[in-house]
Amino acid sequence: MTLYPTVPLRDYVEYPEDEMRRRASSFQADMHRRRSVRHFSDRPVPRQVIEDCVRAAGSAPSGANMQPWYFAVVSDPAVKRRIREAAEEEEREFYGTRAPKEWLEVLAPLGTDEHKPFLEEAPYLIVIFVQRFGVTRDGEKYKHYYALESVGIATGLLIAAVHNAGLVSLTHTPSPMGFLNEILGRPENEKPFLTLVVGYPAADARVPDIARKPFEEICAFV
Ligand code: IYR
Repeated sequence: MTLYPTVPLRDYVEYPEDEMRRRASSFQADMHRRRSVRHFSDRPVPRQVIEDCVRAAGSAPSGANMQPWYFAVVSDPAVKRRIREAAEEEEREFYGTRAPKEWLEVLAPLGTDEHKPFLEEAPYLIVIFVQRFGVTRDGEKYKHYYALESVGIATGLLIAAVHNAGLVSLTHTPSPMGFLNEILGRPENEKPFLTLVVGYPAADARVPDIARKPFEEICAFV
């Protein structure tokens, strides 16, 4: 075993306390403006912005630094159509027969159904894959530790980055999602984690009038 060489923590920035307070407060307020949006405009988004958001996601911490993620960014209308068709087929099954009654009951107030026009309307679909194991150059498999946790964190950063850029997103999870490997030509060690639909909101976009849990309910200083 050899240790990684170390370097000084050069890029760390400390803020004076008043600035620290301001930054923490304004960041949380800004994050609370984020909404999941289901009505997208087809207005184009600069590719560079999406690239930068994915770069931010790729900065996430990961188990043993294995970075077990892959982001397939789809903008080609023909590929988006194939994804929509395949997703809607799965969703028809889900809403029609597969979903347990209790699940459909909690989804009902959100008004979701098997129709997923946003998969074609939004300019970008970012399909996030989790690599449950890695593959060496000679084809040997090795385990990625905490792969799901790591990709969950990366996805959170991606959602925050998209919001920070002034765009909206929707986490979309057709189930099962195996068709995404086929359409996007991804290998078998990768499993679709979720699809992030990204773009501008439609001019008449509406969102459900729902609230976040109060702070006291989600946190205690113990
Ligand atoms: N994947 C389906 C169902 C769905 C499930 C949950 I949990 C949601 O919060 C929303 C939808 C769909 O995308 O419609």
